[in-house]
Amino acid sequence: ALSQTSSAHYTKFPEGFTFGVATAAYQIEGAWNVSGKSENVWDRLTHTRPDMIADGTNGDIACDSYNRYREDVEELAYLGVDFYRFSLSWARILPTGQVNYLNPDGIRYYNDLLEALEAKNIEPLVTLFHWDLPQSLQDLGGWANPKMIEYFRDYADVCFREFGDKIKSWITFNEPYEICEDAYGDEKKAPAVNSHGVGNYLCSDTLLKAHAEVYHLYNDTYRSKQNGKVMISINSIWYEPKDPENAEQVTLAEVANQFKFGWFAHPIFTEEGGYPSIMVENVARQSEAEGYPRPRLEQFDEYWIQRIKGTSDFLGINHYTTHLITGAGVDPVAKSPSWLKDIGALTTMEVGEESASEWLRVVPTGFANLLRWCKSSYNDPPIYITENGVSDRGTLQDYKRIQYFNDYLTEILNVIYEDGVNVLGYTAWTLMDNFEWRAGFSERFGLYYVDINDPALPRTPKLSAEYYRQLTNTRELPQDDRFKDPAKVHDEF
Ligand code: PNW
Repeated sequence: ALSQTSSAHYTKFPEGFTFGVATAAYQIEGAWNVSGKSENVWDRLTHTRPDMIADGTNGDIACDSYNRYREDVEELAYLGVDFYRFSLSWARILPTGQVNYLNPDGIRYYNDLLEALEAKNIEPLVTLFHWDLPQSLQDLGGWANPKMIEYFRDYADVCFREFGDKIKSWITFNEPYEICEDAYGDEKKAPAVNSHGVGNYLCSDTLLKAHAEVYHLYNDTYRSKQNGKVMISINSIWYEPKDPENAEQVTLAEVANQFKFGWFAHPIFTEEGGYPSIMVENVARQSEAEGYPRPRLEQFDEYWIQRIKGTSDFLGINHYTTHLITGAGVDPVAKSPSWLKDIGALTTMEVGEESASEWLRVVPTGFANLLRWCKSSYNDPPIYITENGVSDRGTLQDYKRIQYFNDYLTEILNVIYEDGVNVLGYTAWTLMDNFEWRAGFSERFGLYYVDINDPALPRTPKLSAEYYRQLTNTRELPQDDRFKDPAKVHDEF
């Protein structure tokens, strides 16, 4: 069976390793219809289908960071982070979705935030797209529409031009898997298109091309003046064989990792480029058996293979959890056709400790295995961990979160020192409890507790905030007893 933590050998982070925390615009800003911002797909979903949000909440106000960003920056300074990862709201900057009109108030808001960060010496790491597409572009098909390649490039051009003097680190897309599979292939995220097995692959085609165009735009037009970096953040649920001795499970775990992480990493980070061959083959075989006239996933042509290859200065990894592969087959809940059916493997979440999120189990060793796999699969890329964290129901004495950070950070140290994996920085998800998408405020990932029943939305540091502050101060894993659960009995998740 899988052992879930490695024994700790190392506590000190290498010289130059950086620490940050992350948020996303829709999850914290609020002010959904203020000062010219237009409706986006999350406004639309939460307003028309509140039944699809666990606690019926929405991001209309969220943490009100549109008005309270100065408090956010104070908290960041208290935590002592090197950088703050946040995202820009496309609908706030470009209310029509297009560049015919720049909303001055949207530009002002981000300039104010950037100035406040600069005053505290906190580097911005900025995501262009964290899921909140202007509804007007969704009405045209969103990421299933190839026109989005141009629209995204236009939007990025505005952002580079307006903010590029202050922002030196950019992320094009947050978690393309969640965008394409959860939002287009399913209804787990807005706009909940649920075009399983078809829309998900149309989305990836557009998204990867749009990413590449924005990278080239920066490279060709801005890099020499602005001297920044551009990357993409890919999420992995890491898959492992339930029984490491079982050859079929081992093979299928690799297939699943290629479908999940490789779907977006292989086209950008391999020498060969294009989608992973196992994925192209599986989908082609399934499509034929299902009577489709052509494969639902089309491999890129040679032009696009070359155009997409190498378009990320770092590999950004968002990582939370590991699931297990138990054998070949099609999950009885898998839709037909679908990404899940295309994989052809059965999975289980019966591993590690539970969290407040159904999909999230605590499996630190899986993180180390993912990082080693990335080193060998993608030619030893420089890596930033752009999200990592765990949910609970909201307690100030969050020993389980501290344990999670400690154990996952320990695995990072192990792979840096034992395997030479080139991890350069770490980002905790998230600064403060915020609108956790379809879970609303029922699952909390924050270092700060946010009381959403108080109109002042007070933020209170959890014990994990003190832990993180000590970490950024000392560059070492905190060993103090005050961070260890005195009772050894944890709060209920
Ligand atoms: C990420 N998974 O989403 C997002 O980038 C954040 O906006 C979000 O709040 C955070 O993680 C916590 O959920 C994920 O199933 C959604 O592995 C699903 C998974 C991972 C990350």
